Amino acid sequence: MTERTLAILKPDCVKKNVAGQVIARIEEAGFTILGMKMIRLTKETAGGFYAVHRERPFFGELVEFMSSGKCVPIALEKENAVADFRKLIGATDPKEADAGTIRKDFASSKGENIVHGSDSVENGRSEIGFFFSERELISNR
Ligand code: 3AN
Repeated sequence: MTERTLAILKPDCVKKNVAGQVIARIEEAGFTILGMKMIRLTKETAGGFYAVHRERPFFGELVEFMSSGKCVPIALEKENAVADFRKLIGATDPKEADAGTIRKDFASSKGENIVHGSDSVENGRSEIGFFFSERELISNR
């Protein structure tokens, strides 16, 4: 089934100047980019995006990091997009990520792990809606 998922190139990705390389891997893996922008999140918007993690001990650190520099949210479409994108990026902790995954090759820690990927179709839909209006999502190439 064709699905949509949200990727975010996190501030560490933009700061390391590897956004282009990460986007190339996403394209090579067959994802269609429906929408893409570069933004700087405030602490409030970062906290809103990660509201499900509010009670987690790393929430403060996560919000600080996600608002520490520019991010690139990317709305993606592909067959089986959610699971395939999670596979492409690898485990949350780059030390546990499989060889050849984006996090294994570019990430430095569990917190600063280069890229976000939605964990379900439903969350993908709401996360895309967090960053993009319907008219910013263009499905023809
Ligand atoms: P994933 O991004 O792989 O779905 P989650 O949902 O467990 O991982 O965590 C959400 C985000 O919170 C991660 N992208 C990561 O940056 C951050 N995070 C997770 N665990 C930690 C941790 N122990 N310390 C700092 N940040 C963390």
